[in-house]
Amino acid sequence: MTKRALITGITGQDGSFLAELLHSKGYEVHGLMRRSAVPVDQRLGTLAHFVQVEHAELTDAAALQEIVGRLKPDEIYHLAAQSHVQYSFQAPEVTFDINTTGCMRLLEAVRKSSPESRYYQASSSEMFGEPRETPQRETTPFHPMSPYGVSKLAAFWACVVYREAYGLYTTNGILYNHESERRGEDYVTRKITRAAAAISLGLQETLHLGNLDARRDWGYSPEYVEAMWMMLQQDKPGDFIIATGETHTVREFCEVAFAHVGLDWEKHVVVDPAFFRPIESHLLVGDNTKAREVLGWQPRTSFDQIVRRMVDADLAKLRRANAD
Ligand code: NAP
Ligand code: G4F
Repeated sequence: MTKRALITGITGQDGSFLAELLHSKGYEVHGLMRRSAVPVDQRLGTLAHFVQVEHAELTDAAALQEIVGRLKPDEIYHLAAQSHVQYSFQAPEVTFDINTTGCMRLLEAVRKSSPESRYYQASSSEMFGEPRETPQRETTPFHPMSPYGVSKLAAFWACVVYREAYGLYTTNGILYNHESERRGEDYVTRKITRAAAAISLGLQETLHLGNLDARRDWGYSPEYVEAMWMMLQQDKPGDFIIATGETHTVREFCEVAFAHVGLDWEKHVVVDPAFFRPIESHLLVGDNTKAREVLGWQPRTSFDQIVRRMVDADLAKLRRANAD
């Protein structure tokens, strides 16, 4: 029988890769998005051929209830969020409303109208903040270092409470940073690859960045959405870390990206206080043992491959745009 999935955050990086994955597996894919002045087809691109659009804001409990009750999806992937950590310092209340109360609204809709649905929550390594151990495991205590981290941690616990109190199938994927050619342009990786491409084409001169010493565990988004699907195929819900187990600094990311287009990053990068955060997670790296052993998941694309693939995609995109 055809399985039905509802993906929130369909217009985001992970939503797009997950929709393609589920479609390739024969799922009926519904995508939740908020209304915008930009036409739906333009926002969805090729996804518009197979994704059935459901319009709602995460701030609208009644709309979420109606959609979940009508579709009764086999699987719900809750990916929508205010996902920018630095912005969460400027907009903590909105971040909490969307990320935490939004999750509670969706969980309530599932509890009341579709308790058989399997629910995936997009939890984050940012919940570890200043980590109590390295690498972090599913048992590592949390200590968030941003309003975003706090909002995701409260949502994480909401999922655990709904699992334990009501027997709902709620799973938390604790995902470390994952990137791709579809990454938003104000996250550091895409900002760097786009700038390296633009500078090499003579379209830009400098790149303003914040903390170059921060270390992140960077993986490839298409592989991380596979892990999301694998999690919901398990007999029992649970919490899983998805990570590569390797870390690199922002500085190393610059080195690889600029070298790929024959440039010396130090001649173009300007350290700018505007991009520093009031506090910061300096070293996030995950232990993916549980995911390897229980899900059979493992990362395949190396750090260098991710960086080069992103630079190549940005070069192609900028060349197309400037040829018009
Ligand atoms: P993303 O590209 O920023 O996508 C976020 C999505 O949420 C967009 O589709 C956005 O829609 C939607 N959204 C935001 N506010 C909404 C609202 N009020 N109502 C309805 N939709 C709303 O994020 P991503 O990188 O794909 O990440 C997916 C999820 O994983 C997020 O929850 C993120 O916090 C979490 N996560 C990401 C990473 C990572 O490294 N990528 C790591 C750990 C966890 P618009 O297009 O309308 O803005
Ligand atoms: O790319 P970032 O903004 O990602 P961050 O803060 O780690 O958050 C991402 O990953 C989380 C998983 O841990 C997700 F939950 C979250 O939704 C998001 O997808 O910043 C990465 C690092 C930080 O240390 C930041 O301080 O890069 C540093 N950085 C240095 N210069 C910069 C910049 N970050 C941004 N966005 N812009 C800069 O100019």
